[in-house]
Amino acid sequence: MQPFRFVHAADLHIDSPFRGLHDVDKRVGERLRESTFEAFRNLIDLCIDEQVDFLVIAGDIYDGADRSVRAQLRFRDGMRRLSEAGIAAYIVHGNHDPLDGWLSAITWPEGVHVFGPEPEWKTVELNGEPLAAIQGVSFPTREVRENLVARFETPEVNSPFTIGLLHCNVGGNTDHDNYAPCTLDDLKLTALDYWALGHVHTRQTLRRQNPAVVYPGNIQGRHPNEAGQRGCLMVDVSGEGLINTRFQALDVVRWEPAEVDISDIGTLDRLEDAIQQKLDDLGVKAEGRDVVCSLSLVGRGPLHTELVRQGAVIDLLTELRATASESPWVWVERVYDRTRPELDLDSRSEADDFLGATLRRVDEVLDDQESMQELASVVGEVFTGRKNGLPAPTDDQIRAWTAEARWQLAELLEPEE
Ligand SMILES: [Mn+2]
Repeated sequence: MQPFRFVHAADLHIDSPFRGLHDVDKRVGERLRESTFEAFRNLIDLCIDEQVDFLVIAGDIYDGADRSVRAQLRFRDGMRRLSEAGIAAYIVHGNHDPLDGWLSAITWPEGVHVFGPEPEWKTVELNGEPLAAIQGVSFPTREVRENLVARFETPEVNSPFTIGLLHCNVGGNTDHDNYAPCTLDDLKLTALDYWALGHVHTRQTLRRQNPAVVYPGNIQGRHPNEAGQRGCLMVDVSGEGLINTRFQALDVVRWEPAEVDISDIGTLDRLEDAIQQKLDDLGVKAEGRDVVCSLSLVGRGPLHTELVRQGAVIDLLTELRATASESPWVWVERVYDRTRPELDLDSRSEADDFLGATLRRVDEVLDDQESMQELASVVGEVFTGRKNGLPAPTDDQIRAWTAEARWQLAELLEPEE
């Protein structure tokens, strides 16, 4: 077979609104509003620069079923550029942009194929010979509860390589709506070579070969839980049919968490310096992209007393935002104060007073298996109870909460001056 190269992208969410941040900072809000458009442009540039043979997009091209006209026109423009470069595109729709959503009458340029609600095969050819065959299916409506993999057919077509293009939730990923649920086994049982999936926004290779099962993740992070690099996969298929995938970043604004430890910091101005240093590092790491940072202050130290004062964290946040530079900027979205007072719990637990006795009692519980089991059953009930039906917390979780409760007790019983 002929070796070839294609790009696998998904979850473009073009024209995501980023509503909350617009109210906070107009400049940041506008930049974010443009970010999904720019990441999409980067995707098209990449396909053209690398002269790939074709592009597959596994759903959620638009953010809303009522796709904005602007998003549709910009998407069409991208498809046009691809078409002019002689690169074909194969597209399915997902739960964010199902077929029954509002759609302008758009004429797709030559070489663009949008799959409908029934699976069908399309063959990609190069120099008059089949390169690969692609089967895809689009979400007819938002809430697809059916396992769509069952509808994919064994290839009848004479093709050396086959690709399944689908928006779905493999293995009941609870971070995402359980639309088009299926299992990894369902996908393994098909006679396809590569499952180009969409829906899960964090990049994941569920299987490398026979078949490869891959989520490329979304192309632009949209909130703190979509931190780090975002992009697509460049897939090379060798003459022997071996698959090699390479991640390519496409995002233009990056979401990053950061932590600053107050343990060795004595004054507020030194804290500000330490934070600034951390933000500079994030800027360097983002290689020219803008960064939205969620900052956590952690550790134990004298500054805790200052930080818990009313309005202190807000003041700090305002100050940090005021010093933000021109693009590329690092903008602090939120400051979480997770600091602790400078209490030495070990020596404190030796004291002959109420707090000392309380801390010793907690230590006894932590050391005693029977007490821990009792605690686990009481706490576990909150999770596994009839209304919640969640899995019981692990022993490690319970130990961590107990340690946390020990700190909270210490703070309550020994308020600082
Ligand atoms: Mn999505």
